[in-house]
Amino acid sequence: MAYNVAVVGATGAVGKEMIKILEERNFPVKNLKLLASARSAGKKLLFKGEEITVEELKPESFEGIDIALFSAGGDRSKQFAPEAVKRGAVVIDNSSAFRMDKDVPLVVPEVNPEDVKWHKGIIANPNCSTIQMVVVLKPLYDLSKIKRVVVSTYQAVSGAGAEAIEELKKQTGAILNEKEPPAPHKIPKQIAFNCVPQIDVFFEDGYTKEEHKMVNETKKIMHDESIKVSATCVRVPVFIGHSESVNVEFEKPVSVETAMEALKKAPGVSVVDDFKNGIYPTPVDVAGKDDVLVGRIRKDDTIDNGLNLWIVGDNLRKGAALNAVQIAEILIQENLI
Ligand code: A2P
Ligand code: 11C
Repeated sequence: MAYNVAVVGATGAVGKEMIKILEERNFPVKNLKLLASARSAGKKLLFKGEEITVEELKPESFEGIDIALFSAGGDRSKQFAPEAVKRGAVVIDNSSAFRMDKDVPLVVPEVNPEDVKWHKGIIANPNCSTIQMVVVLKPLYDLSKIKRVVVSTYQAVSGAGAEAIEELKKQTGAILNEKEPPAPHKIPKQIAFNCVPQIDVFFEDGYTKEEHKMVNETKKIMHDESIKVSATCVRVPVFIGHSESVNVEFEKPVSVETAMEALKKAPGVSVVDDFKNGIYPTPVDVAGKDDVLVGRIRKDDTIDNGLNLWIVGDNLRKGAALNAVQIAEILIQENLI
């Protein structure tokens, strides 16, 4: 059995990765429809060696579509996901539009695959920085309930889309050529040779929307409203790969060795941790990889039952496109489509 698949936002940083992952995983595609704005209509993109012409996104685009992978921003999802569902498609939405909707499952296949079963047409793909964190937290939670998580992120510019990648390139080029860098556009401050502690908009409490997402999405995916999460999200001049310094407080003691053993067995995780030989993961190591990498696993002696971890993930793959395609694979395996 093969399926008619649409990628919405096909010309974007995540959309292009979705096309690549559908091809790499030999997803059973009957026809692939590539949708973007009117600006991109007529452009051609390659899938399995064949050119596919990008079409302008319209409600009628979803006639005959079985699975629609959305990554074109929350406004497009709000407007067009219901149109796709109305026409019989299951939507896997990478935007934040529906994530906290109680009728919409928010799924990371290694953590809560069972939630796919109760979808009503839309399944939400979590935020990239949340996904890579919960893939690592889940096997640890199975050792002991987690009371509190304090996370600081170091997020790549590709998280903010294709234009942000260009922004880092252009600002870096200008500065290296001793010219004035172009003014900030997608990232709120100069990102070349800098760090910016603002991802997305500020809320009244002084936290950013990205920080709120990490708090709320973690509770929903892990099915535990009692986990306390405190997040600080920072953009750094890296093209691909989000990094996270994560402090975890457990209810019961969890040794470094036990944590490491559990993480070595965990799906979607690779332990890269041998400090004596200078081995730990970096974003450059994870770019293009499917697994989330974890290292620098240390006991935190300042609290009872604490561990410190360093987690890196490819934000375009596991943080977005791969997770979405894995959800689609569950739909097929479980006959939910
Ligand atoms: P386009 O390239 O035609 O602007 P990114 O996250 O990398 O910025 O990508 C955003 C994706 O969302 C792109 O594929 C972009 O298409 C698409 N997009 C943006 N605005 C619209 C729109 N109004 N209708 C359809 N697709 C859109
Ligand atoms: C970033 N995490 O790195 C964001 C991108 O809610 O899906 C993803 C935003 C989202 O900028």
